[in-house]
Amino acid sequence: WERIQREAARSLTRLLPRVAQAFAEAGGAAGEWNVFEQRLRREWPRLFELLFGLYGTQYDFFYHLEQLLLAMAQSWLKRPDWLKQRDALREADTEWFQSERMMGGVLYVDRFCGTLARLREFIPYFRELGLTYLHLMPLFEAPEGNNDGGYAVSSYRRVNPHIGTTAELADLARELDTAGISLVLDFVFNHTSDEHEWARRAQAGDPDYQEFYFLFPDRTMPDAYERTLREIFPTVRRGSFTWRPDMQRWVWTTFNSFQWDLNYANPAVFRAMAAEMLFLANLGVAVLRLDAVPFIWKRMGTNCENQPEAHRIIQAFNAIARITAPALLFKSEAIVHPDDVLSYVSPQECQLSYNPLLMALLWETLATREVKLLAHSLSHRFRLPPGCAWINYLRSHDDIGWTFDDNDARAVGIDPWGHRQFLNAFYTGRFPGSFARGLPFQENPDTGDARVSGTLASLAGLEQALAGGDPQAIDIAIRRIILLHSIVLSIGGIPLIYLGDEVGTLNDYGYVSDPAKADDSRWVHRPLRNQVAMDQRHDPTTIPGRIFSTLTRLIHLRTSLPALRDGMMEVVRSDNRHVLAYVRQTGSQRVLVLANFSEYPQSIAGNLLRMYGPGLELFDLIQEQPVSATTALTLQPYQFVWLTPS
Ligand code: OTU
Repeated sequence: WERIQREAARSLTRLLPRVAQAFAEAGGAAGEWNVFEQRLRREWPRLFELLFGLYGTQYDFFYHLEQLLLAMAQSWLKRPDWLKQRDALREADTEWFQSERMMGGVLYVDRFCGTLARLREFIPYFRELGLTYLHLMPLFEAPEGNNDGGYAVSSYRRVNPHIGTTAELADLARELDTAGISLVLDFVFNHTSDEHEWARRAQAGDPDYQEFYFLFPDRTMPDAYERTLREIFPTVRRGSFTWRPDMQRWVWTTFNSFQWDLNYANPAVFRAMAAEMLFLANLGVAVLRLDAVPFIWKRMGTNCENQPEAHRIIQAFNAIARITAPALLFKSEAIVHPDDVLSYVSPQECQLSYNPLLMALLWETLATREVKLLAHSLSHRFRLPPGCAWINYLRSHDDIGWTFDDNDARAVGIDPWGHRQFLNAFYTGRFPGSFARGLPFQENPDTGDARVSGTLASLAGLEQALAGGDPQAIDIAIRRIILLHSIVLSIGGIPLIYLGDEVGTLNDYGYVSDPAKADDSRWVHRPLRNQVAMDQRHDPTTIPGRIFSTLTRLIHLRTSLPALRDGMMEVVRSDNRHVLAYVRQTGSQRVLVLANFSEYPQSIAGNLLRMYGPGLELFDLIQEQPVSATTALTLQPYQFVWLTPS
């Protein structure tokens, strides 16, 4: 380490004057340079060590280092003033996102309202929902037809012309910021589309760009890798490689055949993507969602997921952001084993992460009506390092995979394989008595694996209840929807609503008639904006009205409860297998949450309320009524309470 740090100091001494000179020649002011230099000096030991570890053995390492620093200085020079102000604010308040006011939403611009220009008209709606964070699904140039919902990116700088322009996006970022909403965009950095300029140059035979990807002349290497690879989209294409007749090469394509994996062993790729990242940062993006993080480094003989170098690359991007766009945060999208999910979360890597474990296990609990796996898993897997937060969600644009630790399952008497089979059967409606209407996604005939598609409302039983026309079943389905939301709103972290869910949007089966979507069942839960339902949101006699009004009331209530800020959460005993119990505490405020996951009334003993409740005389913030801890408490079907001192 000492030797590396000596190298780091020596390199910086050599590089700084050259970068300073380039900065001045480009018209940079001395004051601006000082800010940059200060941050650079602070992060340099870490950044250098990471890059040296990744690329130090390459003969042209120093050249890449210099080019990277020049690009960073350039990017700082171009960073708009309002973002520099935001940088200073966020550096002074690094925990800003732990606030009880943080509330996320996610949508597809094209499916929600068509264009960026029209999206501005919905800012009042986002504010009504209480959003402070808005994730716009991939909106940059992508191939026509199937482009994996925009996750095949052809340019990281040009907005898809169907949706708008890059200038409009920058304006929108500013306008959202003024409305108190942080813009979140994807950084799809594991792969580009096969129409990206780099891929086109590779196709045209440019060796520099062929080295951006993984190209093989024959099956030798692909076969060797595939011995240990997992198939991600097995119904679309078997294996992880695609034959390109035009190039006479196999290309590494973890996802679809038109999504080419980037080769991060090549420092030019790292540098090129760092530049794209800084471009996005300067548009006004507050949070970058790092797509498919597990896959970015390949190692023969492994499953090529979650390799140590993948962490180093993200940490190096993080260090670059701290220097050149300090306000920028990273959100990890790792939908893998819970241990691996956690491995990406730290202030030096991704400050935010999706919480797929909570998501999957909430659905698991809804199906089984038993909280044991959820409570056991959360009790030792919820805590994050300080300065980090979960993004707690119920549905996203993706499928639900049954991610939980097999030993956690065994510890509570569940056979993990059989349980996953049950959950798939339950949520695709094949299990007798199931309330759910979902579709299988990527059923793998070889392994028996599958995942589930469907909207929140359809999976929670609303679609089936409406088809049956039974008002009681409809009522129960709405209760399930609200119960699930109540957990992500109270458990700690940033709640994230998939827009449409706030008005109970059902599955849309129309995707099957579009050839570009037909073989991807995830489109069933990516419906268009339902303006009719949104117009009913204030009418309590309608279903959208019932869901929306309860949800917004909870969101509003949350903003007044400091106990619900950050992520400190303790699972406690409920002595009732249908009831999840946890305590939230910040400073002197304490809230006991109890949630009944069954359609029958459940009772909680008074002594438990006395043990964990914040007093003898309690007050339920949900029903707005006193609760005495001297007697047992009965929870109605799917009822939840947030108990504070009376
Ligand atoms: C992500 O998902 C996106 O969310 C998907 O919409 C994309 O199709 C995909 O990347 C490719 O860009 O396998 O089923 O752990 O699970 O990144 C979804 C990571 C996926 C993967 C996840 C991936």
